[in-house]
Amino acid sequence: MFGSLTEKFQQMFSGLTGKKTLTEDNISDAMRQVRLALLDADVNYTVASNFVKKVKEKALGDTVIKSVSPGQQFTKLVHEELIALMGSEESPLEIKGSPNVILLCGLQGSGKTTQCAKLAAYLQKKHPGKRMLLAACDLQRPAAILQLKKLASHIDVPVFSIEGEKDPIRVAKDALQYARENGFDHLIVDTAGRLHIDEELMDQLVQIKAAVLPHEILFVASAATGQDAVKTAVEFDKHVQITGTILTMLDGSSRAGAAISIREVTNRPLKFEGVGEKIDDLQPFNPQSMADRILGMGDVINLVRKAQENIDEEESKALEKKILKASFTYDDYLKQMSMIKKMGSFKSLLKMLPGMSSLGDMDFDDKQFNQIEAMIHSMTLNERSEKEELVPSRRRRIASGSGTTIDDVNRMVKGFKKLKQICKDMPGLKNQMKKGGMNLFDSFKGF
Ligand SMILES: Nc1nc2c(ncn2[C@@H]2O[C@H](COP(=O)(O)OP(=O)(O)OP(=O)(O)O)[C@@H](O)[C@H]2O)c(=O)[nH]1
Ligand SMILES: [Mg+2]
Repeated sequence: MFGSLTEKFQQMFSGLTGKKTLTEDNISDAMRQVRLALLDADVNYTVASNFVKKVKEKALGDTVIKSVSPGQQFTKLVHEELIALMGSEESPLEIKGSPNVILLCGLQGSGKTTQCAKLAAYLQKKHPGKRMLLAACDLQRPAAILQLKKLASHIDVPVFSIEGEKDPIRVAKDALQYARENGFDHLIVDTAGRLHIDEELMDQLVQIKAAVLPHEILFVASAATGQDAVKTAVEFDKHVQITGTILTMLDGSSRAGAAISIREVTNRPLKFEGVGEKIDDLQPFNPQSMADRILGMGDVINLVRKAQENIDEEESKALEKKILKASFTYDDYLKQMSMIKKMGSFKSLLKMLPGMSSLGDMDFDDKQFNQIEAMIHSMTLNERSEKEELVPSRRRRIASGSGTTIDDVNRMVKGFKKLKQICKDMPGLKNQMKKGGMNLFDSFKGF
């Protein structure tokens, strides 16, 4: 995600690996590199300087722990300071009113309209049964209302708009009234963006704010714009007092500058991050997870969150039992695979594991998942429960039924058997399973 910054940090940490202790000299050298890496990633100058100063003070003041190498000690300090810089804790949405009103603002193309729909989907998932309404208050672009309606239709959320109306403040007012009268729990307001900050945009926003009295005013910032996002956030804050930021486009080759500086400069929390174009590509911003990713330590926090959200606990427990007894079948194999698939692409999940972030061109792709699925679907019920041996003629039939080759089938059978064997052999498997079924990752890697 943060390619070059992560790389630079890792180089610097490994540069310290051979050193026996942290001295003023080697710390100064490392800090110079940290400062350059941060500036290069478009981190605000003052933020980078303060960061370096704090880490240096701590490193010099730190009593040397014998069992920890200077490299590890320094990594820990940088990690801790990064977390502190980005707000330490997750900062959840304030949900107060009825309806609870959330206003989204930001420059053109920062992702406001998309995040409106993503937020509605997020709240739907988090608070089942609550009713959402979106308000289309971007009347600047003719297609804006249509775009919001299209996104909302995917999640069955209604959009309030007034045909032919030119005044966004009027739409905002009426949307709030409509939400009140019809018992909606959340009202999310989309607003117009501009290429640059201008008085007219700000005036309009100030008036929309006065019309809907939002509980949250979220500034939507594209991480791809680096420093500019920080400057713009300050301007928006001055005019409408934002309550937090949603960072978008973090999935692109962003340089992390905005993520690192925006909270420090605005002193408003980072609340969410957009990590893709799909409707569920929005997650709460977690400072520790972000620090992990910046330093190339994987993203266990979001991996566990995804597992909790997507994996059915009952089903997963039943599977766990079978796996521990090594009595699972090809059907169970398929079931666990599809549970993992629900969490996202296999490659994206692997990258969330510590030490795997640089898996650029790993040769496992999601097509192989689909292939395995097709092969198991081409097996008879007896074959799936291993009541009948997969003799060569059967393997040939499975290959032709699933559009694969006999080699693919052989590999799949080998992977399945390997997983079973691991289950039989590993006494510590139970603990591993508790961590979220990671054993399967290993077996798939055999393909
Ligand atoms: N890769 C990626 N694309 C995103 C993300 N969020 C939004 N987009 C895409 O970015 C483009 C612009 O998003 P919009 O939601 O239309 O942005 P906007 O701020 O409403 O734009 P205006 O209404 O023109 O001011 C769209 O193509 C979105 O699909 C994200 O987190 N990652
Ligand atoms: Mg828009």
